[in-house]
Amino acid sequence: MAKNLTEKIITQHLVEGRMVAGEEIGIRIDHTLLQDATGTMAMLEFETLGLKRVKVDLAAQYVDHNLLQTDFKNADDHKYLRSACAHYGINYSEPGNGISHIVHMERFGRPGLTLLGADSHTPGAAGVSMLAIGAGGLDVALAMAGYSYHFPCPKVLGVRLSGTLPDWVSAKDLILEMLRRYDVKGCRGKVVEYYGPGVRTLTATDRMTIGNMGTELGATSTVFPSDEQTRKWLLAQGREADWQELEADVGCHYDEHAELDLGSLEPLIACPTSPGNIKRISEVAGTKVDQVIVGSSVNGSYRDLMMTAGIVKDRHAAAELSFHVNPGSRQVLENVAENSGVMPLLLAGARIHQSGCLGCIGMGQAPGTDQVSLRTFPRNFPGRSGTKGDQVYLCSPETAAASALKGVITDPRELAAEMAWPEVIPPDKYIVDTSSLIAPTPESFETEVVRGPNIKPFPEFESLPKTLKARVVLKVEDNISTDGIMPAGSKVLPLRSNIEAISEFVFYQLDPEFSLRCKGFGQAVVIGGDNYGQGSSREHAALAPRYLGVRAKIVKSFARIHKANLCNFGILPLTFKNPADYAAIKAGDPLVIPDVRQHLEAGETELKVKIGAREIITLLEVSSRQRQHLIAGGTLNHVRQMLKAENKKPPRKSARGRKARPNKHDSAA
Ligand code: MIC
Repeated sequence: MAKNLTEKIITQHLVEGRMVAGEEIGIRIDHTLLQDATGTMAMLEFETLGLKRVKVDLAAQYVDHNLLQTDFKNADDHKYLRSACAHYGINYSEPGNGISHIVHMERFGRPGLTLLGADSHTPGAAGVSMLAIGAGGLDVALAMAGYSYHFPCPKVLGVRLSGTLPDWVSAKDLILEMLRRYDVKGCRGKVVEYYGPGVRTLTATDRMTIGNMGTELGATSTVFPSDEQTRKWLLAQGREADWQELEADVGCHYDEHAELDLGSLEPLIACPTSPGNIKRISEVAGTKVDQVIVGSSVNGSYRDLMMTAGIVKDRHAAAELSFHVNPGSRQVLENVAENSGVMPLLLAGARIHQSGCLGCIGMGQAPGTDQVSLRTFPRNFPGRSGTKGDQVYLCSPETAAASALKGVITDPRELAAEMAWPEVIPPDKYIVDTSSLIAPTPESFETEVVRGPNIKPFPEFESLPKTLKARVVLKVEDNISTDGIMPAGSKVLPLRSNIEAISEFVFYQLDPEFSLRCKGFGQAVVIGGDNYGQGSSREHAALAPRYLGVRAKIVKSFARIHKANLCNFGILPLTFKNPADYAAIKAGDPLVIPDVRQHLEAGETELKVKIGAREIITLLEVSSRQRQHLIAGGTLNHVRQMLKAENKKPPRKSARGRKARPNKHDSAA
């Protein structure tokens, strides 16, 4: 039967389940990706599994988030990660070498493979036609240990592209157009697969931009064919041998379908405070801008920096405007420098920073009070920049550069009256400098793993109680992001390996008393609206609330990664059977789920919840695997129980006669 490309890649990697949309499947993972903000905890979790070496074809760890070193914590974590990588067989990318997604695509990405990354923007690897999925750190740690990755089988939304992008309009405008159509939850449970003649006109890094920010649509992943553009990219990276052609079969079926004419696109902008709050530039043109930042995982490519340099060449950013450039990788910066892109940026007044995520997660670059910040980043959830009440707009490098020059939000097409469009032709051969990418070797396996004092042991969690008695600690609205639940930023991010310390900041911006109240309640429940937990993959948005005693979340609907993280840490992800019940619950209400453990063991999908004298019905829509994890109090508890039980059995022999446990791509987890 004719298959679309997503189905082809999934079928080739399927180890469990049926390809029925919504049913849980398990797939084999070829590459894993960790970044330091999620990776320190993921590495600690991997260590608790007791393996000598990673059991995945390629594992990589990037240091790109926690780059500020205001005290010992981040530097200690970098050292821990470097030593653990050497010891367990993982590629280590040093601080300053670049953002995980960009470096992975430059050095390792290969068409047709699966990539699981502890970062929600992992689908950026669509640029090299991988099926790349963002997940919580624990899921990635398990994949590193050779277990398969489980997730709901996605539907495939086929988007047929035609035409070519007009001058001054770029791939960012395409993904902003998708956000205008689908908003932040319209693609949940779907892989967005682009095809058609327009695809050929998009370069590998254009595709990376579209895949990266496809996450904001709520999509599980984004897929592009592997074609001449992919080959050109791999050739320019000195990796042509890694190329293979891939495309959907003629006559294949898509669950849903859309058309997009690239020629009809115009510059768009996401207004505060959601990537889905899309407007035409004309609707906000003339708004005074205080800060412009070009860069990040979505727009930190060579093309994006050279386009910016081309636009600002021989001019200067507007007076009083703070103009920043954050290169996506060291390779990008080296190539921009080699091709005369750095001087125009410097002479335009740009503050050129080291490559990394930086202001995208509030690691510096916070705007001032009431200031407007225009960024080429993927997200602008409230307070994410580090400034309360922030006014962050998201746009293309073209719009950012034009606005930096004019000091107000500007449609870049207006520049056509003053200058020619500075077309960027990517190099045939990039300068490839791998000196900051440390590959493991048999000798490095002897390295001792070094832990700094900020790295605390992983907390022990109890299994699910017989009956859950708790109180509603907080009620929140629709579209609460994980930034709202577990803020990032320069103060909080260094605490990612210390759950006790980071738990003080749960819901900090919305409700500074949250953690204190939880402690008083003992067991707590959070009530939420639609698309609860959208945004990042950070498992700390589940792990830290669990540490504070949150045992259930009852919401109208969940975002995929957060729901999986809740199961991983033993928090019941419940939804209202009747969404109208949301209105009848308030913070402080006492709440009981009688015989909850027994109901879970019996496989029930409806749970009665008593709130005072009233009773409502909630739904528990999880797989039987997740059910077991919830009963155990979390995935690690479950896996440890399984490993213990296995240890008691006489050793099984593998085909090669070795004791075979855990099996590569085993599904115990
Ligand atoms: C983000 O963009 O929100 C982050 C910071 O990269 C997160 C990961 C994290 O919280 O560490 C993500 O996208 O998953």
